[in-house]
Amino acid sequence: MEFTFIKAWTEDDVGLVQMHRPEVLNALNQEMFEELLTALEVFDADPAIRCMILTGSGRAFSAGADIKQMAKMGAVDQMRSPAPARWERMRRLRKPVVAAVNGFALGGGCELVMCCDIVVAADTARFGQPEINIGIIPGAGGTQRLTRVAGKFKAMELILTGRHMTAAEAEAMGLVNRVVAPELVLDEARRIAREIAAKSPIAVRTAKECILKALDTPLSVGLDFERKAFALLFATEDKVEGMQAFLEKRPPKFQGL
Ligand code: CO8
Repeated sequence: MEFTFIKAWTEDDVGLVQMHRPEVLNALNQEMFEELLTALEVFDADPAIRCMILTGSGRAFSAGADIKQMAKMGAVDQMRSPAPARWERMRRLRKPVVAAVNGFALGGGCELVMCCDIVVAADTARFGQPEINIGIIPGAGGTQRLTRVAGKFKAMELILTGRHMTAAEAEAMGLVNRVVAPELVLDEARRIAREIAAKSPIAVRTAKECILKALDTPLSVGLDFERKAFALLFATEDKVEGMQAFLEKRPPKFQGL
């Protein structure tokens, strides 16, 4: 795939997308956001790909929406903007996305991280929702997702002060799975992605769907949803293979069927 603002490539059954506007800390202009979604959707639709990695380049994962682009926009431009539909496309990716956060993840960059499913961060990475400093608020899920991850009081503090937090603080609050040295971020993301890629892709996709459902349903509805999804997996060949392999004391070979 050929792009201007991102790089995308595959490594066996893992698809990688790297935001590549390092001179502006990978600020999310509309064009880069469209490109990264296109690449992720191509991977999502490709049966040969089982997990994706999203990362940045240079000093940042992404320093958020492109302020140069936003400075020219009024409310009507925002209401007519394709951005909300793009965030919705991000939310609808069915395969897991591992975020490899190599540097700043601020504003829309932090919101992008929170759309991912597993987060590996460099110990030098910085997270935050600094929109308040430029007279706005998070507009791509920050007030909602950060509150669900961190709780009311941490979300209030981070969003109302706009301060940056370290990777260690983000890990302690549950926003990050693992903190590693900067040079190991991508390798650790690869290791996790490959581990997931070896599982039954249908079971992985179903588990992701159920976990995300937990965030926007009452428990009883989520439990019903999970029960039906669980039963449905008993119709797959991967279920037969997984259990047979266990009984025969050999590693399973999942086909995604
Ligand atoms: N937009 C545009 N350009 C940016 C952005 C940005 N968000 N962040 C950094 N840059 C540019 C700088 O202007 C600078 O360019 P130049 O060299 O031409 O002056 C270059 O990147 C390097 O940045 P700095 O010189 O500022 O580097 P520092 O190390 O001094 O500081 C910081 C790094 C702290 C990350 C600083 O750049 C900063 O505060 N950036 C802005 C962070 C921010 O406020 N992000 C939130 C933006 S609002 C938002 O994300 C709302 C999301 C809503 C939905 C999104 C829809 C797509």
